Amino acid sequence: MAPADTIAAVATAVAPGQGSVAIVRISGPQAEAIGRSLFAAPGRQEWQSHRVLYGHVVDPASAERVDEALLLLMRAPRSFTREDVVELHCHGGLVAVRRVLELVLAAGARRALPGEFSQRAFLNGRLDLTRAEAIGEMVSARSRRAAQLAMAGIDGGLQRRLTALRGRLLDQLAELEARVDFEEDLPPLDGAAVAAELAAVRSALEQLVAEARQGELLREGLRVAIVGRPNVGKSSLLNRLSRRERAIVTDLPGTTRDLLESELVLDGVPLTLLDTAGIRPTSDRVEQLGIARSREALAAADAVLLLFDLAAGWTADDEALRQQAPAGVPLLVVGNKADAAGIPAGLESGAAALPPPADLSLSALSGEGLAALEAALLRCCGAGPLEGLQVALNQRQRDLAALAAASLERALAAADQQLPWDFWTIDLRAAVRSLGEITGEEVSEAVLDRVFARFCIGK
Ligand SMILES: Nc1nc2c(ncn2[C@@H]2O[C@H](COP(=O)(O)OP(=O)(O)OP(=O)(O)O)[C@@H](O)[C@H]2O)c(=O)[nH]1
Ligand SMILES: [Mg+2]
Repeated sequence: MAPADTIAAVATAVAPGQGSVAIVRISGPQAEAIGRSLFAAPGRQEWQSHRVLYGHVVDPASAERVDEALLLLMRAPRSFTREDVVELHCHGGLVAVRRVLELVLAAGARRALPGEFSQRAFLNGRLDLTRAEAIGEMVSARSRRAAQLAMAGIDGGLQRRLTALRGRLLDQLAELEARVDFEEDLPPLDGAAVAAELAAVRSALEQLVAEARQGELLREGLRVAIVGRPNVGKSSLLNRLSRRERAIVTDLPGTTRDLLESELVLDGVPLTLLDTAGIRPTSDRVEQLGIARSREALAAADAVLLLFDLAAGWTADDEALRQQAPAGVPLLVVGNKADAAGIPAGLESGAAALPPPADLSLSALSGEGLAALEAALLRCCGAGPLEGLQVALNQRQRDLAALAAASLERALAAADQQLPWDFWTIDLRAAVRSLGEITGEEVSEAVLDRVFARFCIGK
């Protein structure tokens, strides 16, 4: 690896008029020298590692004071990147902190790429790839549960599990490879025991792959489209679920003309609700455009909530919409206006008063049946038993775990057919490699670049 240069970035969110503190982070061999060239610390403050200095960032060209700041020096290897790190804690906002960064860059640092600090931490052995990814996930967590999951990853929960599984495979691989080379000199190998161990690891991996969906829900959240005929109460329901008057509600069909998003967290799962224009044939040009967007939202949603009016009953138009719901996407059919129809709210499918395709009844007006709807929504999206979830693979990790499980499947087929040991080892080695790619023990630079490019700058 080439010797590292010195990188710098604003590590905090940059927004005008916001954030009381902004941090410029510098990492690399020149970090301290750059800090010293720009920072004037009055009195007899000493440049000691892990001590905070008080002073001013000064433009060396003009001697102008740019900002009042604190400087934190963390010398290698006791820093996040294991390199020399200097952090300048400036006043928040936009202008001064940008100038501070410009001065740091002018003094010889290079602008950091997204995730480059974390990438250095990884390359310098400070953390494995699953921990590094968990840091990125912590930053983008939108709910408490997602943050807890990220924290478990930062603590190494995932790394320990995967390393243990990989270790078990490596043990078997060593035995097998020894037999390939020195069969005569070694005690006979119990093929059935090896196969049993491979099968056990495979099912542990399959379990992780199956649980990944829940983790994905927590991290990414779900886009739930509320669709239905005009006037059935879609906007009223959006307002109810988001606990605020987000959308305009009137008794005129065709009120909503455009997609409207509302973000909420349901039982720890972040959701983006989409209120859509009621779908009906119309000659109104604006409404037509809105309806086209409704259809796009319907096609792209992770889950669809089809709302109909219980007072009007289940109509042919409702049925036509149900037919248009994309296949394979969870669909919840909800009867609204239970109060006006004289039907109890909170009924579940099968109840005599509910028209057959309906999953439940509700009154968006009174809020009755809302809790049942929320529970049903989480259930139908597969966000069921989240409590027990300790760790969860992200998409990249899940694909690799699935790949490893498939390799083990092939190794087990070789075992089944009692093929010679070297037929087992090919696929076993592939499985070990896939798991190593998750933790970063065996990973190409291109993959690393892709992983860290998803991080924000300054992380
Ligand atoms: N009685 C009763 N009226 C409701 C209920 N939910 C909504 N409404 C009324 O139904 C009318 C239409 O509500 P909206 O939420 O605007 O309906 P929408 O589906 O968004 O309509 P479009 O935007 O036109 O597609 C309003 O007058 C609401 O007050 C309910 O549960 N019970
Ligand atoms: Mg509406």
